[in-house]
Amino acid sequence: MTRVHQLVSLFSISVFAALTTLSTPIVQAEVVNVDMVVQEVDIPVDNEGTTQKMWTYNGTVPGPVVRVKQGDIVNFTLINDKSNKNSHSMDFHAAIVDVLDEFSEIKPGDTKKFQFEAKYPGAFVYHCGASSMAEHISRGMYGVILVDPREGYSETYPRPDREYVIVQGDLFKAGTSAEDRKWGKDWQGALINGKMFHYDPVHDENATLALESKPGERVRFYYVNAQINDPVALHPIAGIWDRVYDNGNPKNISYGMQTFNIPPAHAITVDLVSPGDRPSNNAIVDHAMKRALNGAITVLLNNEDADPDKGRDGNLVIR
Ligand SMILES: [Cu+2]
Repeated sequence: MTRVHQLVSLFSISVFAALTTLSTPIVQAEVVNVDMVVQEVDIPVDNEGTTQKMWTYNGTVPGPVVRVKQGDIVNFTLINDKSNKNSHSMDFHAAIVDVLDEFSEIKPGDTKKFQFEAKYPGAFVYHCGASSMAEHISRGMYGVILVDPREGYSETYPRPDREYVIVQGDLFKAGTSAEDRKWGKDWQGALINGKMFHYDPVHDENATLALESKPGERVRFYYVNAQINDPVALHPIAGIWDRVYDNGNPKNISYGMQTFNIPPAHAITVDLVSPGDRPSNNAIVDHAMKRALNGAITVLLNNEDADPDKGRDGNLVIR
């Protein structure tokens, strides 16, 4: 079973209806069922295999990528596994609802359902909002929902050759209290899709993965800042962001950017185009040294031998 299929199988996606007999094309709203189970589990947080008790959606940090189209109805079910010790919740930044209703927390053994329409296109964080949020988020309860624009691709929002999701979070020393996490005490490093230096064999001898593309390809990153206090200064070393779509919205374009700020609980979409006439490499970094040198460096290899599956066909999170 491929990674893509595993990802897809996490959801039961059903398509009910939709319009339409209108003559205008591609106006189809779907109801997308998304189920997540909160699991408090010991999982590796670095390439060496060091484990820590993390709180997760579906057992991974980050949680599963949810991808819908603008206008879709997300029919969400949250299950707080009865073996857990804490109450949990779900806060989708793509939703316009009631914080005291839809986003309220549930006890272990309970289930909660709510619906929302994905009205705005973009890359949106989701996270647990249970108290203390500092602890629930920094233990790994976050992920991304991508809302693809209703209009699809265009001249100003071209179809990418590859696309990757990167979610940057915090790692605290095992056992750090909620209060200390809030103040940033005993901060240990930055997690990239759940592990320090996840895709950086240059700085971590235990790293076995890197992101890949062919020379000249347009590589799109959905970059999420799930850190509880710190911004991300996102820079592609040896490159320039061809385009930055703030919040991932195709209408919010900046061109030729070197470093783009991502505040906590925000996400952006960035395109990188490597030279087409030679192999090259980029290091995608949070240019703040505290975080870069403690985990937040991702290597992108651009060469003709690039793995054809990476960043293609929904294979967005490399593990
Ligand atoms: Cu939680």
